Amino acid sequence: MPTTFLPQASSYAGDIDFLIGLVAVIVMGWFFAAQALFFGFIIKFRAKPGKKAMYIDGLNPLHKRWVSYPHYAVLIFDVIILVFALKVWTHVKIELPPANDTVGVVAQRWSWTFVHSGADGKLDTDDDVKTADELHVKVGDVVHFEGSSRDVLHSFSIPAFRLKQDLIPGRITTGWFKAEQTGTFDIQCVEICGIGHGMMVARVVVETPEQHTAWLATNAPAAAH
Ligand SMILES: [Cu+2]
Repeated sequence: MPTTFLPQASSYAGDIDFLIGLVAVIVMGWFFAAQALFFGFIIKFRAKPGKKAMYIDGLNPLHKRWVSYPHYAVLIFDVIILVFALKVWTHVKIELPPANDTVGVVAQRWSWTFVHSGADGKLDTDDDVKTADELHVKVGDVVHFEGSSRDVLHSFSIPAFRLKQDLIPGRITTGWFKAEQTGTFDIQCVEICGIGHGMMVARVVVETPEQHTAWLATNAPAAAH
């Protein structure tokens, strides 16, 4: 695996990094092959005294293969990338593993509101805990998020989880993640949404079950005690 600067803090972070690494390796391979051929030919066919330049019109089928064979090879590599990409896409975006917890993610210009389900594990009940710009989840939990926007297009991104999901006004977008490292990680809006877009930051705090229960208890609404 290629070295990453960000921790791989979710269950699928490694899959996303693998895809990026795969594309990088293939593109790098092609780059070096093309450069080697290019400079090889420059040296091999350089001007020599008494040797006339040859005019190649490209109509000879043997010459055409210099175009068609690399073309087929590129297509084969495209299919390889596609197969791996679809596999990862299906796992991250299509499959929805059973939830241990559900959170609400509400974007608006230019802040985030998070709704935690509280002790009952259900949203839209009296013990919901709402926070601004700080999301709390339990390590190892499959967390479903129900994302929405109050105004314009936003995008919910947690780089350390390799998670990115557009949030569309008038629609609830459901997704999931499973945090596998405790700690505090950045959340950033990654859809240009106005003058305050760059400041539309928040953080996710991944806690041990004990820490999470304690946090919920201290922040639960008075009525739910
Ligand atoms: Cu935004």
